[in-house]
Amino acid sequence: MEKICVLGLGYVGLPTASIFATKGFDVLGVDVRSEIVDGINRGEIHISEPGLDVLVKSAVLSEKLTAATLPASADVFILSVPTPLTKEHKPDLSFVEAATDSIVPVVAAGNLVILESTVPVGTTAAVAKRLRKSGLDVGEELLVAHCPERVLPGHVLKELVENDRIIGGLNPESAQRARALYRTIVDGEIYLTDCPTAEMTKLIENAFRDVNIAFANELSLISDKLGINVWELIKLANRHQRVNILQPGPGVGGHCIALDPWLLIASDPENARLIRMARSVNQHKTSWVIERIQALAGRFKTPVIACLGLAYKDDIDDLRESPAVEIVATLAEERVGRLLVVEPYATVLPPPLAAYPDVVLTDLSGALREADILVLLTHHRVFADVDHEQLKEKFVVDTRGMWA
Ligand code: SAJ
Repeated sequence: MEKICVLGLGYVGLPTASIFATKGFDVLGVDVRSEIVDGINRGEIHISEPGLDVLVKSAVLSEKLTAATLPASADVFILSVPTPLTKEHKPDLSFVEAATDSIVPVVAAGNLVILESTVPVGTTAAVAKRLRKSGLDVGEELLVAHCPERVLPGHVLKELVENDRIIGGLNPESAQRARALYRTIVDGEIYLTDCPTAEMTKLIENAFRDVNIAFANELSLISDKLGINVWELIKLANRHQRVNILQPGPGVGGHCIALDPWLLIASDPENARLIRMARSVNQHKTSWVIERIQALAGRFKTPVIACLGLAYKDDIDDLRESPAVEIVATLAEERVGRLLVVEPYATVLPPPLAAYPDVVLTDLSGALREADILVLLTHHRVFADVDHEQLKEKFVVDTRGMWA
């Protein structure tokens, strides 16, 4: 059985490493954060994803998965490290570069290197060039492919197996070798192409969604002005067989859809006009929600505002790039009132909010009792059960249409 070295044990790398391990591969998971490595070697995980704890535990117990802070020789290397943005919304490829450099001393003839991180077009070619420092003939002795992850947080284990995969090869041999590997864990179709097309496919999937959410968010503003219920409006328009409008919200969060369009914009700033505008519309929606709450709070001497949900989307604990966190932080910064935060997936307030004395984490019933203004930010299932009687006498800002 081939030995696989997975670099980056985050939301995608850890499940990927564990699934390969449970299929019988010898997997070395590598992460620069030693506390995460130590935890995994004890069978403990640092992220919340349904089913992942059991999977990691069984992979570690079977001794097929071990973790370390440095890579070692293997047959296949999978790079699954973050590609964040700089403050100017430019791609920061330093993690990809560092991970590539870290395997240069250990790669050998006959190995395959797969880049799974979401990256700007041209990055896999740059990784291949960097790997030449190993002295190997890249493309001949060392095969290189890009296989972007496409899994939905909250459904990762199911989607890793069931989703179709796109594989871009530096050459056809690279793509075919990568397909043979993924075939062992993927039930979906596997499509082969070149690296730039695979890179761009991933970027446009998330940009497509961002543009469509921007359309829904724009509709929510126009509808508000015209006194129309946007949720009913979209439901009715979606009765047309060729219309499928997404849902408005408080803005777009998560570490993918709010970031990846910028990787595309960076590739061609001149032509990516609609994609950039979608980012701006979605960011504006967050500001609009803040202004709406401020205006309502202005009616009270000492307003109590309950903010329901901090996670970037329903029924997960992920707070990355969450517009809900941004909204609560801005209200706290501007001392708009007392802020009661309800987040069933958190036991403490996250760092950006913990510093404010006016912000407290509380339970749903307490918040419903005390608040003058109720703001629904994340459509966690528990919030659907709120008795509409309790909403009477309150000002309600329902950004998700859950109580519409
Ligand atoms: N959202 C709306 N309205 C909608 C749908 C979503 O406001 O109708 C918001 C959500 O509330 C959330 C954000 O958009 O704040 C993103 O959520 P999401 O569920 O659309 O996507 P992610 O970021 O959790 O995962 C996406 C997925 N991409 C696509 O569906 C095209 C996933 O398949 C990718 O693997 C993932 O990005 C990634 O890692 O790139």
